[in-house]
Amino acid sequence: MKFPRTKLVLSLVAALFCMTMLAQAADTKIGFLVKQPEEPWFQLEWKFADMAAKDYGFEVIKIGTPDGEKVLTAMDNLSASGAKGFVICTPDVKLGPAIMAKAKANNLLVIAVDDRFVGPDGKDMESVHYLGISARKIGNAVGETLMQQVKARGWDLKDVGFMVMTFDELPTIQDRTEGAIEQAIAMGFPAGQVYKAPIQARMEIPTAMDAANTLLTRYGNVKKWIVAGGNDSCVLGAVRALEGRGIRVEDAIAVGINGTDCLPELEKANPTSFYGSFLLSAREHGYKTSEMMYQWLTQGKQPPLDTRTIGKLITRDTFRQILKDEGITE
Ligand code: FCA
Repeated sequence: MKFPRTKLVLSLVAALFCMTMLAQAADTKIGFLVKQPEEPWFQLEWKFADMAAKDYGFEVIKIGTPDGEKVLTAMDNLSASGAKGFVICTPDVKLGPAIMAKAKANNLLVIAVDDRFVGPDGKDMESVHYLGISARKIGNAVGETLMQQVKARGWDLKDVGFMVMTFDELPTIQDRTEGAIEQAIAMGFPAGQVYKAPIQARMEIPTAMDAANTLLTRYGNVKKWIVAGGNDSCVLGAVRALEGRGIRVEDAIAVGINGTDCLPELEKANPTSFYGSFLLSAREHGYKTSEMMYQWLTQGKQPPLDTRTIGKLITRDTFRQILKDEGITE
């Protein structure tokens, strides 16, 4: 049978196109820099970035960058290895201008994930491509969940203190905690019983625990507590501090954000006062940002400047099924 000539030419062109795409994909290297590589949240972002790399055939270079110096060194190393772009959750949002200046000099494209860069004027750097959470809305949902639990348990509001684990250096965290406070107040929580516990330095369980202990020393006469915070670690620190003060499990309700760093807590045989958490979409943050960078580098397709993701409540009763549905566990 004679193979039509045009078909043959078309097949050859198609094969050539595929080979070029594959060669290009294999050559494409994308950096993924995170501020706290030990946090399960960031490990999951990396896991999903790896998945995108596998699907598209590019290479992800994962680097933990807990401070500014490490970020700048990592950028040099990325350039040296032939990478042309990277995704970053910066250790300090104020590094934004320095990162962008160096990226320009090194010919690297940038997508900021989770923590949005802040310019010298203290405002968000809106010209830098960003993917993050709808922080205020998720904060509102935390406040709503806490108040629903207070009502379900029939607590008298006059006995309750609202401990808010704050970290105002980071706008996304400030939006989350302010969102929780505004919603609780809108649902009737007395504004005078909201107490902020500012976390010093990094957001980690021990630093959060210290901040909560300082607050509990001051308000030792409060009988019942509700707790919100910027992420799971902040809230878990408060839960540990409450336990240390002898507050009974049934006298405190704590709700986190991330839904990833609290899993050992939800798996404990006996419930603690950590009621649940808002599970964020690590898939969107890890897979989507890498995919966006890949398409930007290889097809010139610029990602949207501002993409926001949502959260979903997980509790001891629901977390296993939801994590499975979200593709986080098998
Ligand atoms: C910030 C927090 C992380 C995570 C992320 C989406 O970077 O530090 O724990 O909540 O936003």
